[in-house]
Amino acid sequence: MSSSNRIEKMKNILVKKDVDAILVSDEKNIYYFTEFPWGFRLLIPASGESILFVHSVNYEAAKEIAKNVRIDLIRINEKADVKIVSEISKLGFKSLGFDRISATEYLRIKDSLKDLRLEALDDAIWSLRKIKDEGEVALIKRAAELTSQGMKKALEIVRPGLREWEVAAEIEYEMRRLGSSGVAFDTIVCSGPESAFPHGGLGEREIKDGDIVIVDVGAKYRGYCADMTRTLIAGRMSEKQKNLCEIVAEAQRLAIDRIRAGVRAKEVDEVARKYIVENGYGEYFVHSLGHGIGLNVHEPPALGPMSEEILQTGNVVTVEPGIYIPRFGGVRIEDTLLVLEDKAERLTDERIS
Ligand SMILES: [Mn+2]
Repeated sequence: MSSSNRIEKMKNILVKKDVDAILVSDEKNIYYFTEFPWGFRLLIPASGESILFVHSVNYEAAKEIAKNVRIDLIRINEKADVKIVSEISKLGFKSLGFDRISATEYLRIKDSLKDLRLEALDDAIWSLRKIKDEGEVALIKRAAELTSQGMKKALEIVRPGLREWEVAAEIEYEMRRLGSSGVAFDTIVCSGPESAFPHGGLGEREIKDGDIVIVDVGAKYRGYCADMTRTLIAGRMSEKQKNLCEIVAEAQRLAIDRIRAGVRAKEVDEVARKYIVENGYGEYFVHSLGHGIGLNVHEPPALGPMSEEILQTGNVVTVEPGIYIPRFGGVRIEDTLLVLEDKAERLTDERIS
């Protein structure tokens, strides 16, 4: 599987929807189709050659790296939007799809090309992106391995007396040292009462004996993200802390057991949520169970009560139940998983706990 297949699939969608071309603006979408990270705009017609517009600063790199496209240089003394509009007009399209675009640019195109029918096709691109091909799965697996290594480091070093930022620094250094191209999001290390904030506190607190510590980490590899959370106790563990950890771990296990192609995403959320509700902590599970992950840390399909998605083979999702008790602390356990025909394959390392 390769990015040229992705362009072919996009063309099939254009034909099916009777749209002449799509102008892709989102950098990650452009990367998805061309494997080039700094494209400015990508024009994919329903038939014929795709055009990647790049600025001078990225021209040489594009010639070397970009796949499946003809490269069109936007010179320093040229206006990008004028050039793109004239290209669209020259090709004689009657209709044009978009992914995401600024209101200003949208209106400019609408005004310059009055007869052009405009269509929002963001969802069409997501319908492709949410099913990962073999190449993408390999990159996410690598990101997940690096993430697990970072987490392993965290579990080794967390102890009373360390600042949260020191733990975050060691995790990120470890992942980088092993080949990660960066972090998928700012590493979360939050301890004590602040662990009750799902997105963390300021990250400056000194870890104290008996603290809950939530560590939420994601490495990035060639643009692809992974996501993993573990909750540990610095020093002695109280009965209540132990009980919360067990409930969350069981909720995660039940949800993961439910995952396979054909299952409703909201049903997976429901399995975990029901278990947490039965144990009396329903009101403290304040977010969705999980999210799709790929070039974006958060992308479709969502695993939440409102999700309309049905899981498909090739989806990559997180499962991350949590319980957050204000002024006491929180517990969250998260892994990144690949949806298969009859089960979920864990990509982050479950042995690290
Ligand atoms: Mn997550």
